[in-house]
Amino acid sequence: MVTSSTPSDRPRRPFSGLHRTLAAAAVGLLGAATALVAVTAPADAAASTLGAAAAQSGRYFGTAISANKLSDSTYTTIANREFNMVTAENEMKIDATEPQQGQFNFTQADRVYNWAVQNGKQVRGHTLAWHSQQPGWMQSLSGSALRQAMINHINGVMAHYKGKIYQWDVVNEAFDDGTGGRRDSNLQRTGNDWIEVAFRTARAADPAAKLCYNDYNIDNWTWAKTQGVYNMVKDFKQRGVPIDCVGLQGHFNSGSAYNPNFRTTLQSFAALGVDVAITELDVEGASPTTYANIVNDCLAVSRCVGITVWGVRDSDSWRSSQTPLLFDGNGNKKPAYTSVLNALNGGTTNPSPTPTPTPTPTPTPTPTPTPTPGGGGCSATLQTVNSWPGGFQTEVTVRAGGSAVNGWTVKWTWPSGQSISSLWNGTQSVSGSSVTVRNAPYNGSIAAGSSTTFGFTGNGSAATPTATCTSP
Ligand code: G2I
Repeated sequence: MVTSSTPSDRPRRPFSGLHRTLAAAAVGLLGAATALVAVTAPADAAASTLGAAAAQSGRYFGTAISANKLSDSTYTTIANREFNMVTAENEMKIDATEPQQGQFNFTQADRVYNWAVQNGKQVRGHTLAWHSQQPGWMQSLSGSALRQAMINHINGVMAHYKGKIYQWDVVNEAFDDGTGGRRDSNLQRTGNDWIEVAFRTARAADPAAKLCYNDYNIDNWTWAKTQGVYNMVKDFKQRGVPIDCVGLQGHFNSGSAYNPNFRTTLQSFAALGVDVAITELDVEGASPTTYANIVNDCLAVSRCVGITVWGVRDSDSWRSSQTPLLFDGNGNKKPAYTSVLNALNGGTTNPSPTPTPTPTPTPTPTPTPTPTPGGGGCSATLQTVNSWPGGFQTEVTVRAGGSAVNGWTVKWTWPSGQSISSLWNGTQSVSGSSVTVRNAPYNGSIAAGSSTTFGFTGNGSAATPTATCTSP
């Protein structure tokens, strides 16, 4: 299911399509003859595993997996039964995948990846650019040599898993805990643009993967670090830096306690036009109430695509003494497990969670929009910012004329069979070689003389056709 995904058939939410298929099959099988049963049975029987329960609302429920535990049958039995998304706990990190500069090693990473896909699970990639768990050779690099090494690393790892990863944590933990500014690191010292370079490199390397920024202590909306990351994502969206998702690790403990404003945080990031995911959840003491609150927060936000817990049993946790997970050391379900399952089963269904562009069958003939001369209206210009064999990345600048614009529509026609594989900061509809892109909910208003951008990766050879821009 995962390995055969291509950029065009990959569902935006991993389990919404599956859920609809199952539901349709159930309807077909049961038919009208079982109407009596339907009266006595609940309309939606509760699912009995975390993954199946999350799939009811088009979400996933995942766990971190360690390659060295795959020979433990208690571990693999629980992991296989309960979870439908996998993150390699350490095996896809920089020190594991490029132990010597330029020599990639995917032995351990592939053990986790293969176990996941052979058992029908999807995979989150973790992580490509991080100040921690760098191999020795990278720790001693700086400046442009380090910047180039980071780019090479992203390209090397993403090429190995091209088309096979649902989300990549492209950059991990780049913000400082106290100030809301950037964390000092050898990567940060290569220049403040290192994060956006990582994302642009990642988009070009695997246009099918969702690209995430991932961090801890960004759960509490009032914390400076949360605001720092929020402002970076907002800036990236405004400038067309390709980012698709924010991973909130969700390591909750006494020093970093769960706060109900977590839901505001998820909603606020989502409102910027990115998916959100809880990527490394654990809760000191595993309070069932706190776990349920966290699940309900995710269910309340349509763009919260799924939850990953950071390990299977308490004994597998990096913080095992805090007993923060859903299974005890013997593999028994803890009260927190039941409370998570119940919350997922009570969750609202969420059949069409993201503002997927509506493929409008364009009514013909469409009169060519006349560009407004003089003061009003808008203009649009395409610029190729990256290209590679068979693909390219384009940035489109949309500029308001002499008066402010409130909503814009940009159109062009591809000259020679090009197509868009992934578009950000706008919504597209395509009819043959004609492309129409409208503003996203958050970038329709442009002040007089100002501009905004959207961007996309395309298939084919790079082209910059003339575009028209209209505003209502
Ligand atoms: O620290 C918890 C997590 C915070 N967010 C990013 C995650 O990638 C991070 O995961 C942890 C792993 O759970 C640990 O297992 O990252 C740690 C390293 O930063 C991992 O610990 C390392 C130990 O430090 C090494 O000594 C050990 O060789 O695990 C390695 C493999 O077992």
